[in-house]
Amino acid sequence: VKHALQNTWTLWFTKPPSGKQDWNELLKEVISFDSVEEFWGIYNNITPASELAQKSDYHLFKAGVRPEWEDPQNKHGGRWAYTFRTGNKASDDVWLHIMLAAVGETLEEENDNEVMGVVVNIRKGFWRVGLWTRTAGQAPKKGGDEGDKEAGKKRLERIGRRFKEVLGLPDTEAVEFSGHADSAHAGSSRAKAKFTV
Ligand code: M7G
Repeated sequence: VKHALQNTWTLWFTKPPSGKQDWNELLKEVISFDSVEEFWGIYNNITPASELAQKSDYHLFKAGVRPEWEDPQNKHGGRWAYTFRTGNKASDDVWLHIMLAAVGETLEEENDNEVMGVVVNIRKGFWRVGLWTRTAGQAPKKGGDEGDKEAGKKRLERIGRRFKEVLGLPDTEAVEFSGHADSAHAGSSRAKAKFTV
């Protein structure tokens, strides 16, 4: 018996660069799945995040969305992020819980339609876990409703608080939201945070 997920998900891997390679050459699609059983089959057979080399990433995204700022479904979006000082076995559990919350659709409410995917970046001395959203609390287009912007920000903040809960963070810690357009502009995902919860 297979337990169907609400969405089909695709796992991607960014391998550490060996020499001068650009982002595109390093990003590889691994596998897609749409059931709980397949998720566990894959999870139990891939290298745990704690055993990946520095500069590796795992990306788990809804099928049809590339885990890139430039993807048409991401380009108006943004990301909640939290940085852990070190990655270890306990961090593997944190990453697992974030993936389970994503595929189990518990990061957002039914009609939010915000969650695009989740990411873990393995870096020198830290891990960064991210949650990518479809919107970024933008100013409304000309003729748009200012109230929509407020509602959009509230929706993103609610998702941010939920992200924080799944990460098991205390109230004293903050997760930061930044827009992909700003990251792309800065050429780095360390763009200044737009808001925090
Ligand atoms: P990162 O892996 O998000 O963070 O970005 P890091 O600075 O902690 O390693 C590292 C670099 O990867 C960026 O400066 C970009 O050159 C490239 N990069 C990362 N992302 C998520 C993208 C993306 O979505 N599109 C493109 N074109 N480059 C990206």
